[in-house]
Amino acid sequence: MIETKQHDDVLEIVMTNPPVNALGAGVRTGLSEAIAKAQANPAVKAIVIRGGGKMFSGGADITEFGKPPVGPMLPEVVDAIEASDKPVVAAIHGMALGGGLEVALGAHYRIAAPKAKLGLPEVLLGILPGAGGTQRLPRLIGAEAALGMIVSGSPIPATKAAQAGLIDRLAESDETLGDEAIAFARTLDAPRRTGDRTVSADAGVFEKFAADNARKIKGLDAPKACIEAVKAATELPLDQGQQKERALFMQLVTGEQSKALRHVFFAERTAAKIDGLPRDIQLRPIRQVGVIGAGTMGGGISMNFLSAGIPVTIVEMAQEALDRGTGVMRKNYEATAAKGRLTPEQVEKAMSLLTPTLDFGALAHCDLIIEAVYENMDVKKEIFAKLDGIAKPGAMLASNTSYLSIDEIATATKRPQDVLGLHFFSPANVMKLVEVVRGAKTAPDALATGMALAQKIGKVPVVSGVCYGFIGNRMLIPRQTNANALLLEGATPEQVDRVHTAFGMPMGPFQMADLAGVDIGWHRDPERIESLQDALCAQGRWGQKKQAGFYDYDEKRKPTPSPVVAQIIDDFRAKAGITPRSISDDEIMVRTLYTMVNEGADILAEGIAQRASDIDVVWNYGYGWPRHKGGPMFWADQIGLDTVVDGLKRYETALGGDFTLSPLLAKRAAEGKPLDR
Ligand code: TC6
Repeated sequence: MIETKQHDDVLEIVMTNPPVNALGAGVRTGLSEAIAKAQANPAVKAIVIRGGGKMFSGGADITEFGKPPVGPMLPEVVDAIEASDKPVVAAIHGMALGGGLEVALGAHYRIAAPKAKLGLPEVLLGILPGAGGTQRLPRLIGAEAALGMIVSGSPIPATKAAQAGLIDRLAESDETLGDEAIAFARTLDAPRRTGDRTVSADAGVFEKFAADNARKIKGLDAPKACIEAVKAATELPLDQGQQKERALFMQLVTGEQSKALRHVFFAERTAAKIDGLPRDIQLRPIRQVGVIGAGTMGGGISMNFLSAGIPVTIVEMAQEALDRGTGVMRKNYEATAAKGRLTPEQVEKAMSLLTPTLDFGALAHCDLIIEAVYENMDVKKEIFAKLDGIAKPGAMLASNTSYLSIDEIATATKRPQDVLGLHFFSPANVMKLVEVVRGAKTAPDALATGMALAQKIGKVPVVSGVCYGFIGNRMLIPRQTNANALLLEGATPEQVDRVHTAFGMPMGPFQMADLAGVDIGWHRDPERIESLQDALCAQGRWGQKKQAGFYDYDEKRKPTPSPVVAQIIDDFRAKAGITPRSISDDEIMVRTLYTMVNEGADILAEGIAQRASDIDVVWNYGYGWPRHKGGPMFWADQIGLDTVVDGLKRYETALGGDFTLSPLLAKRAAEGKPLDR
């Protein structure tokens, strides 16, 4: 794990622990031994530390958190590096993240390759840089700049790091970094310890930073602790500051939020793995993509490929719809450019890869064709039958359906092995989740290609089996059914939504309905009123787009409770002979969140999801489940499955005859075992 090489009077220490040179116990031991040996060796005048393979280091080994500590601990190792009597240079290529950057901060000088990135992303795992990072970074780049890096967790490029004073030199290239670092080390004759420096800041800086970031850090423990630790760097000598940092770190790492965030980190990576498929399966080359439908979904889906440099042929039925769709795509790109996140050249480059056409035949050369028309089985089957006659052999045929059976769609073709679902979430150019739906006959290489391609365009893919609504939308069904029933029984939309937003969801069921469109799936007959949704739609209350849905909206889309909706609900209650009762937050929680867990357990039992953590990933990336609560399955395991079962039993009558307790949930609760294992 640690190799040393002597280059005349310079000792090079190389950390190698693929794939990311995580600083596990082996690396820490090797590193501290190498530093100690170098002190005792008169032939060593200076030391260079670098990473083997593709990066310097991705940081502490996250799998060690939550387990009994194995010494030497990282803060000790970093302190030993800084204490070296011989000058130490960190030579950074690829990435220096978290503990990796802290090792580099312990070094006396830093040189980085031009493409390197440096960051302290610990906050995203619910912890803080606990190996001196909160104390040394401010001493190097100032308290304000350090706060920005530590609290956002975002890495910065080497060029910016050089400007900020985080690195001393930029190397010519990755290739020359090693030699340049050794030559640099040879010019140094004494250590230069960051810990000897001081840093000051107005007390106001910290309050202002917290206030400016209040919305982003609301409810989160780690960012607050980061601010406190950086403040300590401006008030205390290094060793005392580090004690403070250590205490805060220990609190965070043993807390619920960090546990949940670490779960999400690994869940996301595990989701990319498909059970039963060889890892080295041959993928199908996807060089040209076809998209059918230039509506909101088709346009958003296309943008993902265009942004990744993959040409897209987009097909519509009428010129007007085609022009409108491509116009919206251009407008979206230009809006991103206006925010400075794309250059005008990048916008033109992306749009130049788009071929809009009314000719279905133009899809013949595509390696993947994604159908994104409205939800109607007959229409989809007709399209797939047509595609069967047009697409080249081996082309993948995907549907973006949110609910319908991929198996049934596949029957319209003579090549069901090439058919799969690629369910993007709206807005498809923004939302990270893609449910990759595996039909009964989907070929393994088609599935693996769908997963890899989704990752290539920056998405987080999760495999789902075929069922109505797949993983995410299927779990929404009991939530929405209960949310609607709660309104009739006495709750208000505001009350139900508040329980969800207080929990940490970006919005509640009714705010979501208004955003998505209350009219989705509506039968469009204003005379036929069988549900609250029918009543709202009949009065033109289709959601945010009409400034009226479950809420009233002003021009800025700010919602206020609607007296009209209150009246509609009252009328409904009267008609159904329901006397409203007072509904507790506990009941809302159980009926709209525990029922989702129950559905998730069924999804797991049926093998629709490969594992509980995949369901969590769906909810994190598709529906804004608060990451610091892990995901519905993780959360259920944390609060206890018996608590969930007890809650569901408590409201069994209200849940109605359609509700059944998931046998898997009941079994695991009785055994005291979790859903995620
Ligand atoms: C810290 O440093 C605290 C310090 C204070 C201590 C007192 N540990 O993401 P990929 C695994 S906290 C263990 O697909 P990429 C990952 O699970 C840490 N394992 O690769 C996956 O395993 P699998 C602060 C890790 O090239 C494999 O490596 N650092 C770690 O797309 C490949 O990962 C961070 O938060 C780790 N630190 O991206 C950085 N990192 O193959 C976390 C990765 O079995 N890491 N693995 O599934 C990353 O952001 C990215 O991995 C990356 C590389 C940008 C380094």
